[in-house]
Amino acid sequence: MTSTSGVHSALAPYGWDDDWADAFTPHAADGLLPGRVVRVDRGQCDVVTAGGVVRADTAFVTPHDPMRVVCTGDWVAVEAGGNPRYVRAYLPRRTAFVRSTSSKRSDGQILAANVDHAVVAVSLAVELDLGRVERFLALAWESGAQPVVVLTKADLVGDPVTLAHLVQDVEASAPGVPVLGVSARTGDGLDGLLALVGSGTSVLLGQSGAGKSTLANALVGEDVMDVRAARDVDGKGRHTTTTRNLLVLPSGGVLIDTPGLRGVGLFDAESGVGQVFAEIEELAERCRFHDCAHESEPGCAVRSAVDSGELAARRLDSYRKLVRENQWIVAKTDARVRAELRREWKRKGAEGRASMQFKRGRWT
Ligand SMILES: Nc1nc2c(ncn2[C@@H]2O[C@H](COP(=O)(O)OP(=O)(O)O)[C@@H](O)[C@H]2O)c(=O)[nH]1
Ligand SMILES: [Mg+2]
Ligand SMILES: [Zn+2]
Repeated sequence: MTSTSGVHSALAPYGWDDDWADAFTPHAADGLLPGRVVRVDRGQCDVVTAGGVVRADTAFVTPHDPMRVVCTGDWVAVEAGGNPRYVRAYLPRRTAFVRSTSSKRSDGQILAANVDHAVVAVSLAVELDLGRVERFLALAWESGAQPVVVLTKADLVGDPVTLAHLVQDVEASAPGVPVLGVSARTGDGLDGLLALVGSGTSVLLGQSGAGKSTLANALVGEDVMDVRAARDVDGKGRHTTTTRNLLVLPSGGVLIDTPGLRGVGLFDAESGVGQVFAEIEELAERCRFHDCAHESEPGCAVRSAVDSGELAARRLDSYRKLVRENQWIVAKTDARVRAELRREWKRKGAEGRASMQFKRGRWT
């Protein structure tokens, strides 16, 4: 077995620290190995351990709850051997980036775990959609990570003055969030981004085609991620050969690339929405009514800020839209979770104690 200091020196570049080691203590006593998930696909995952990357089966830690599925960035306890070898547990997450899987279902999908910086990539090759940036930022804040916006493909913007204006527009929609213009093609702005992602774990988020993989390659300094051809931007029918979604950067820090997302639905992101629209929530404290909807109530500080031009009407519309979307998803989730719990209890009652004990005996 690898010594504690061996584990530390091998896994520290991946973010292993004393707190993770403490959390891992009971698993070490069980003879399990610590490791970080660098890739997940179809019931299997690749885990980097002190002895190298091992492939492990996630069946044991894949309950029906999609929020508890192992994902890239998780720290796990993996069996020392066996065929297949199993991931036996994952350590409690510090942060998790979750979106709702689709508008029809109310499941959350975990895209990355234990992330310190959520880097939202927004392409300057297409018209800026501030509403979409705000939606990504709501989820980014909600994850517990510090959001950063990277405006990619800055080389496609003709002049520096226009670029500066675009950066300002985004800054006005992203209180508390650094905004950087970057070109992976020319290298402009990369130093600023490297400084931000140089410690801790960063996840690259954004629509497919935003330039995330190109950016990852530029940060790593070699072609480790698949970049799709410009004509195939929606990626239909394309096989991705990426071997890892989690990489150690040569200058320090860990980077997680996510698959291209068509869009992200909010998932229980009330406080995230509040942080994206911090100035609106601040104004709302001065509304006459505590539960002011900022529609037609008298003494509404938010509406009067719109009237005076202090607050852009677009910001208020976007805020309303995301608050409504979030309330809807939360209501739907609660109903579903309640129904599921009822079914679960019925099933457990029917199966009886013996079979539950069999399951426990087998797995623990
Ligand atoms: N002009 C320009 N094109 C870029 C830049 N970064 C990426 N691209 C192009 O944008 C397309 C999508 O890039 P990709 O990294 O696959 O995006 P992803 O889907 O977000 O991972 C590719 O055709 C890239 O060549 C850049 O800095 N400048
Ligand atoms: Mg990509
Ligand atoms: Zn109001």
